[in-house]
Amino acid sequence: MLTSKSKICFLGEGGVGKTSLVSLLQGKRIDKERNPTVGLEVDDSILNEKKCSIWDLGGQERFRFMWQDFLKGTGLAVLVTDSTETNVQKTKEIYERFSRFMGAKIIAIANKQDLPGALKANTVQNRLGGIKTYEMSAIKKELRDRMRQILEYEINSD
Ligand SMILES: Nc1nc2c(ncn2[C@@H]2O[C@H](COP(=O)(O)OP(=O)(O)OP(=O)(O)O)[C@@H](O)[C@H]2O)c(=O)[nH]1
Ligand SMILES: [Mg+2]
Repeated sequence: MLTSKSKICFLGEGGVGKTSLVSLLQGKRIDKERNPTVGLEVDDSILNEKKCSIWDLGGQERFRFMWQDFLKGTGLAVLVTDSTETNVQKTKEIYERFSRFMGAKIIAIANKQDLPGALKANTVQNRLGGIKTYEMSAIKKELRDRMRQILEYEINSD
């Protein structure tokens, strides 16, 4: 049986790199093509030697009516943004709309750090009203361990 702590939900705008981050974590090939998630993808992963269920939510507006249901029982919500001013603003709106369904433990990932002009984690964190924010670049295979460490640390801490 999975406990609610073992359900991790990735959510955020379309195209910010949620599926790419999950692929990085899982050691799967990362699609260079834009391949939007339709609805939802769920995958198992072993974190802290425990089975976790990773929920990767399709970010396009047309799928968001389902998010409230998808988020039920989430142990850790991972709000993904790309690291541009415009996207962070949209991400903040997502947070305001869905935070009450996201559970007690919420972190943010400022993805696409490899792109020029990427906002730093502390800037993104301030813009998002203080949600703990980590920098990431899903296309960099060498960051796989870092991605794992972030999740393992966060599912352990209260
Ligand atoms: N430069 C760069 N591109 C990235 C990064 N992460 C993802 N991408 C690219 O961004 C595009 C969208 O990535 P996805 O992982 O499909 O985005 P998503 O958030 O799952 O999108 P939806 O499923 O529509 O919600 C793809 O072309 C990826 O290759 C990154 O860290 N840096
Ligand atoms: Mg996706």
